[in-house]
Amino acid sequence: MTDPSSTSESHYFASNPPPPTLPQHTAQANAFVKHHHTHSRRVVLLTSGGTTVPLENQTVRFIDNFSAGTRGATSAEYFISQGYAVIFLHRQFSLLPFSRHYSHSTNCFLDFLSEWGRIGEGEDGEGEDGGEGNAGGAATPDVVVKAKYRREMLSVLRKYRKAKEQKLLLLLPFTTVTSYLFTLRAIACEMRCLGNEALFYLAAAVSDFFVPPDRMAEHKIQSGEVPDITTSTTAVGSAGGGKKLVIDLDPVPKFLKRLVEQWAPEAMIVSFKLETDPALLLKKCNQSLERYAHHLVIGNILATRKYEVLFVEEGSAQWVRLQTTTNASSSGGSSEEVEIESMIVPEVIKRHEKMLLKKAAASTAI
Ligand code: 9Z3
Repeated sequence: MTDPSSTSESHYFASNPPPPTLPQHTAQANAFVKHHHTHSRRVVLLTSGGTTVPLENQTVRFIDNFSAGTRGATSAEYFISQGYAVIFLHRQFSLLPFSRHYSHSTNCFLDFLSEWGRIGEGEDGEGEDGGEGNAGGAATPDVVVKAKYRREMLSVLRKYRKAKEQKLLLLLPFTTVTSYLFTLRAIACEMRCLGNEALFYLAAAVSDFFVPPDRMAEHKIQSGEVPDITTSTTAVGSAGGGKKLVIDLDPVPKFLKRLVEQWAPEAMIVSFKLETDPALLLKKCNQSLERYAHHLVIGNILATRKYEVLFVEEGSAQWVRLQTTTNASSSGGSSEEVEIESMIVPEVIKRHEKMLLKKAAASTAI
């Protein structure tokens, strides 16, 4: 009998246009995977940020999924520090590993800098050059990092350089849920050659609904015009005399099971589950575990996601928590703050290693 999820998957990929970037991203992933495979390095495909659901082909309006990309960008750094090569499939313009320390933050990146040689400015009470500059002023002043930020920036810079030199990070962007799914499938297939050395860490916030192409408006939906009856996303009259936008979305087929069964059958799959109601979290995580046969589901609540997560595996559920909620910020803070990803990633790696040992033992026993 045909598996209905397989039929809806085939229909989805046949009826939605692939992103124009797909061939290029697939080739990049192919070269990256080959390179690290020959160096016997483990590879993690890490997804990050929210997907969009466009309402028009020439998109002016779209529905978005919540995610700044903090979980993904932060986790990527910890995977790299543990020797993994990272394919970072992320929402375009969301946070990126390393640069996240200085982008999207409350400080503009220019606030981290000063002119070398100028005295008396800067918030740290020192000369902008930290007291080491040329008081006379150079003819053409240099731009330097303010003294109070130097230590932390040097540490980030060194990790970033090492990642670049060893080619440990591949950045691949997506925007829509469709481009996310096409790219995820293509990369997963490229990673098959890695067998169980491959890890999937699915932290992106993926929409469950979308507008199918046959019901998608081509142009910007006009509030003042009589709607085309064949479009699902239409403006209709409201009691107030204005127009209401009525949006009719189809469910996105459940791909996560396909990932395990067909796209990357030997890899370890870790997915995140986001809820807002704490009473539902464990139940929903268990449901995901059962429905998608992933190895680990990490549950988190929107409001507390930066300081506690729930690890759910077959037969067990365990909280991973930061010591205090005052350590909760994982962006824009000082290097002293503990990030929960520094606890999540080693726990995930521990499980990946256990799985590798188990498979190695099973194959030698044969
Ligand atoms: C997560 O649950 C992530 O941890 C967050 C991270 C999106 C909460 P931020 O980027 O937030 O640090 O601001 N990701 C998975 C969300 C999701 O859509 N999961 C699906 C679901 O819950 C399953 S793949 O149904």
